[in-house]
Parts: sequence; structure tokens; C-alpha cells
Amino acid sequence: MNRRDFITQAGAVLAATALPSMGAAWPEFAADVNLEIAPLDLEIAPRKIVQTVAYNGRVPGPLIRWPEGKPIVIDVFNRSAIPEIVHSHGLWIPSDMDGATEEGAPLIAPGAHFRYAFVPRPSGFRWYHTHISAGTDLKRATYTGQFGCFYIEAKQEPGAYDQEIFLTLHDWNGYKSASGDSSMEPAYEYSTIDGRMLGFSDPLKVREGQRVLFRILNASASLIHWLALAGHPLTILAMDGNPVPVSAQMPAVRLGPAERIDVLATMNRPGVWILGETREPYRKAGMGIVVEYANQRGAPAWIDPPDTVWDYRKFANTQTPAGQPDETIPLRFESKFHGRGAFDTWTINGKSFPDAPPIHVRQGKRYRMQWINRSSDDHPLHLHRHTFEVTKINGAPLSGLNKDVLVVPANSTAEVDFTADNPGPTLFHCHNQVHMDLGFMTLVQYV
Ligand SMILES: [Cu+2]
Repeated sequence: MNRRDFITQAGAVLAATALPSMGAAWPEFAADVNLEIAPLDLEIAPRKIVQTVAYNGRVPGPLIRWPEGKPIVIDVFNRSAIPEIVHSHGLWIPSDMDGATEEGAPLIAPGAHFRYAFVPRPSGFRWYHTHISAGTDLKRATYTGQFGCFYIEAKQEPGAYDQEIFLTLHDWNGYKSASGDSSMEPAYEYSTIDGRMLGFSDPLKVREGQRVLFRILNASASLIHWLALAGHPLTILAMDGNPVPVSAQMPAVRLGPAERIDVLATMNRPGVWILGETREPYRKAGMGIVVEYANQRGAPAWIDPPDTVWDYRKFANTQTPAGQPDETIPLRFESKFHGRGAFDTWTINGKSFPDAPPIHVRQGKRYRMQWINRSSDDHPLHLHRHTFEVTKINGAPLSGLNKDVLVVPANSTAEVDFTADNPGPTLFHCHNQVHMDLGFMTLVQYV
């Protein structure tokens, strides 16, 4: 992203649009950020067009960069054909501003406008995206280009880097895979970084010796992705925008849907390289971007990283957390088979949303959720409006790792602790769009 793409407190920078003609009530004062939801023919490579829906005619939507604690007003205009909503992911904001209908936030009808106003916190790498259901339409919801980065600046930014680059991963043109697999996970035709296929975007320009901070978002509707930068080790600084206790170095990083990762790479290997998916079929489908050192030319090269195991405990303290929760809430996740060719439905303790009973919490108490994945799928589990601390993975303790999405692999368990400190209905769900739409969701309710 270049500087013109940023929206800062100095003033909104937007593509010119014909907003007043849309007939919706015109807001009385200008917002800090305007987001226009509209259909877009996205050129992911020359003459390769994906028909989608996006914010402000671009993918990703504009980077919203905002000081922590300073009120923000975001006007959303829906010029798409269906009701929409914009969720601010990872923020501690009121339910009615959080952009999820299940929490009581309104849908924005086609042609209508809605004004979100809240105080962004906590600092770090957050994001915004649509939160409608897709049903069986793999051209809706998080399958579209409706996502963007939301960076909330801390009062004191360490700034120990020379260049900062935001990158967003996405998969396009989902279709139901004909594998006969009962889970019916979609397969995709194309994959992109920042809306362009590998080789068809401007290279990222670096200089030898630079420390480059990549802030990476996986905005895929359903796929976990692995990324590496051709022989450059990646030092993990933050996950889901929160600094990690242990900045381990990895040859490759893994991101589940909705996860973010901040990694630092030192440019000590001059050349023209590919930063891309470690698995060749995804790079061939487009998931990659060229990193070009100054005064270097030639075809971009790829180097396979060594096999990498992803273990969140590598980035955490490996002791049990100091505090004990007030209550433990066991949650068991299973799929229900509905016959060949049909989608499975998903259950939490045997029930699918909206029949799944809410999780009751009391303000000020600390809760431990036990996530028991009794299925053969991986689930990126997301809690709205709160940050949780990961405290156990497959029985092994950890502490200090604060996240809002955690991938719980097939047939495994995890435990996370959170303090009920943001009253209001709060959604807990799997971030895989298919799973979420088929019942993998429930509400946390304050009593
Ligand atoms: Cu899931």
C-alpha cells in the first residue's frame, strides 16, 4: 500500500464517488472514514477479472490507521444489491457498533447508510470485514473483497523497523469441491495478495540491510495459509495485533482465517524473491508477491522453506498463567452428517446456532473456555469484543499469548481465558464461513 491509500486523522482520502445520488439520508457532518460497499470487477491479473463486492472500489479496502482512544466516525454506504454490515474485528467496542446482527447491530439495506461511531481500542493490528452469512452462495460475505486493515496506534510505538508493509491474503471464486468429502469445504480458483496474483502487482522494493515489518492478514473465507519469504527467516513480533511474549524466528508462518501476524525480516540476501504460499498449488493460483532488492533484476526466485511445525507455544511462556479463572466452560464441537452431497451442520455441545444456548457470564469475572474439537476439520475460533489468553494446547500449558482467533486443529483441544469486561451480547464463532453459516456460533451473554 502506498501513502495515498491511508486514511488518517488528518482527513479521509477517498476515491471520488457519486454518493449523494444514491438517495440515502445524507449525514449532517462528515465522517472520518467513508466506506462505500459496491460491486467491483477486480482485475487480479491482466484481463483476469473476478466479479466481487468491495469497499471503495479496491481490494483490500483502505487502511484505517487511527490513534488508540481517539473517537472515530465511519460512514458506510451500501450500494450493493443485498443487506450488508461491517464488523470491526478485534476491537473492544459496544455490541451495537460491532457489526454483527446476532449482537444487535443493524443490517444496512441496499441504498442505505449507517454511521459507526466508537473509540477504537486496544492498539494493534485489527481489521474490518463483512459479517453477513453466505449460505450456499460462495460469492457473498467473506468470499468477497469486503475486508481491510485497521491499525490502531499505541501512544508509544516502538518503531524498530525501516519499512512497514501491510499484506492481505484472499482466495477467490470458491466452488464446492467434487471430492465427495462430506464437509464440502469450498475449493478456490485463484488466490491473491492485496487483490493481485503473483507477478502482477508492483514488486515490494527493499534495500539491503533494511528491517521490514510485514503486517499480514489472512482474509480468506475458509483456508489456512502458510507464507515464507525465500530464505529470509521471519521473526514473529505480534499475533492478532498483540505483542507475543517470545519473538521466535520461523522459516515460514501459518495464518488461519482472520488471524493476523506481525513479522520482521532483515533484508540480508540481495536478489529478486517471492514472498508466497509455501505450497506450490497456491502460489500457482496466485498467492505471492515479488520482493525486489534495489539494483537487482531478473526473474523472481522461490526457495522452499524447511518443513515447519506450527506450535503457538513457541511464542508464549510455557508456564500455567498466574491467575485462576472463576469458572470453566467446556465447549465440544462436532459436525452432524446430513448425507452425501449435503453440507454438514456444526454443533456446540450438541446444538447449532440459533438453538445453541448462550454462554452466561458476569461482568468482572474471568472465564476459561475449553475448546474440544471432536471433528476432522480445523477451526479458526473467534471471540468478538474481547481478547483471550491462550492457556492450554492439547493439555500443555502456556501463558501471555493474547489473541482473538485461534486455530484449533482437527481432533485437538485448547483452553483460553478471558475477562468479561465489555458488557453486551458477544458472538463466539468459527471464522470459517461455511462452518459459521451452518451453526458453528453462539452468544456470550452478560447476566
Ligand atoms: Cu470451523
